[in-house]
Amino acid sequence: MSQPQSSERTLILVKPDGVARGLVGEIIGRIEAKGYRVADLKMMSADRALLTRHYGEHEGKPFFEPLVEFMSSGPIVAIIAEGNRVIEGFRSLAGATDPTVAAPGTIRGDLARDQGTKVQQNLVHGSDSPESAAREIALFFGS
Ligand code: IDP
Ligand code: MG
Repeated sequence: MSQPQSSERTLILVKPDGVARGLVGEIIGRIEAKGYRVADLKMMSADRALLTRHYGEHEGKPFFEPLVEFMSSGPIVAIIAEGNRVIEGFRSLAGATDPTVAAPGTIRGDLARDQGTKVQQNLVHGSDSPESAAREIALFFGS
């Protein structure tokens, strides 16, 4: 028998649109149905300082200010999910950044659409690499 692969962790955020629309359960359900484990979870408000660190790579881009405004406009749910290749796997479950073109079957493709705002209200965030995951988990959970 092959050795079990070491597990991986990612940071997932249900954004304010997901919480406001009552989609927390649906989104967690998809994470769990895929076979990933919810290792930690909390509802919280993200302030500008935290979001500026979280989205540091986007500072200076035209959508940065609307993004910070949107992400601090209401409660979010922060989740640590765990499983083999969960970083790549959750990005795949989430779908493309632009919800209009995100494939049906994905969270964004099934449940979100263009709202005509300056920022894509696309329900979820997922870390994009092991480095981002470690950094973002530390930011949101301090571990
Ligand atoms: P990702 O969430 O799919 O990783 P990123 O490029 O990291 O996408 O962008 C972070 C977030 O900023 C997106 O999820 C979306 O909410 C918003 N965003 C990204 N690109 C644009 C854009 O071109 N217009 C408006 N909003 C954008
Ligand atoms: Mg990203």
